Amino acid sequence: MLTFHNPMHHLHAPVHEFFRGEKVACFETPARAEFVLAALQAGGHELREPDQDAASALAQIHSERYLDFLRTAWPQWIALDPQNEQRQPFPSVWPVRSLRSDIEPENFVARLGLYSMDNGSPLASGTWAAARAGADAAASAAHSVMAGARAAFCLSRPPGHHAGHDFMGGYCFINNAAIAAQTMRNLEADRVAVLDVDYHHGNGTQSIFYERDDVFFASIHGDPLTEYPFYLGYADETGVGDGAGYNLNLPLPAGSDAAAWFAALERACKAIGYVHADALVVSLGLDTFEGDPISQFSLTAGDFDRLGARLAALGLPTVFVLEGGYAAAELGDNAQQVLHGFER
Ligand code: Q9C
Ligand code: ZN
Repeated sequence: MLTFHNPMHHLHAPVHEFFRGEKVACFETPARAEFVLAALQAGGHELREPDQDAASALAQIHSERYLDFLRTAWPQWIALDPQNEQRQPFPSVWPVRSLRSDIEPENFVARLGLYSMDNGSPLASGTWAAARAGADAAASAAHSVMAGARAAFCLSRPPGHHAGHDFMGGYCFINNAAIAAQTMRNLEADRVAVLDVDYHHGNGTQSIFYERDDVFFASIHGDPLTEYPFYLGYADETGVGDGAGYNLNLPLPAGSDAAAWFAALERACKAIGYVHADALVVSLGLDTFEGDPISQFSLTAGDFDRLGARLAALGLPTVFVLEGGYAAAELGDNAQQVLHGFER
């Protein structure tokens, strides 16, 4: 499959994150993309660097002040103390409920909290460069499909589906799937369906399109009662205003088996048919894999092939966007299984 890979991804390389109160090595690593790139190279897929600028879609999807913050965050962090070059900034305070989020405090860590949903998305020196190039990769995949390619794969990291209009979270900074969907809309697709198969609910993508009927969002994920992102992803979230009826959440209990997962996939695929989508973006999280270290579904390599085949049967121009998946050594094979299933 035609694949646009992000040549800057390695510039985003934070060292640690917090897990159960402990500092642990990051799960979302450069090695993830390298494993996928190597597998696709060996599999004979056509690999290209981004050839489109995502600037216009970027301004439609994210707020100007959030993008300004992301672009300048690292220099601001270093300006506080040159020693910060060796440290990762983490938010420590958030504007919940009765607090104000309409103003930007001057304090850097307070602004980091304003623009973050969690303390699990460490910034590094090259985060902006990597994430911004990822947006170009997503726009490039969308362009190629709108120009007639049957499908394209955006092989990028950091992932994107937890990032909202004006916030980062869940290892995500720029919402690549939203960039792809918006790019397809801008290129005259009347309605785009975004199907999110990552283990975690794609709260960022849902919230970006929640009031729109031109982008249908469907997601299969671990039940947020027990799984990240906890505060969104429930079945009663069906869209509002123009978007009423254009959001479908299919939460499954942690530990659900492949039979339950494919039953949910069938419902999502039926819904994509009902809304008359003319293009598809797949938020391809592979953390539904049985060997994933932070997730609790149990899909196998064979199941990923089956997923690809089912998506191909929708018959829509399709952009795949890599999201999560933390069994890094198996990530290349698992990604390739989906693409093979699709192309079979
Ligand atoms: N420190 C994606 O899959 N917290 N993001 C996990 C381990 C958040 C996952 C706890 C998981 C976010 C794109
Ligand atoms: Zn995930």
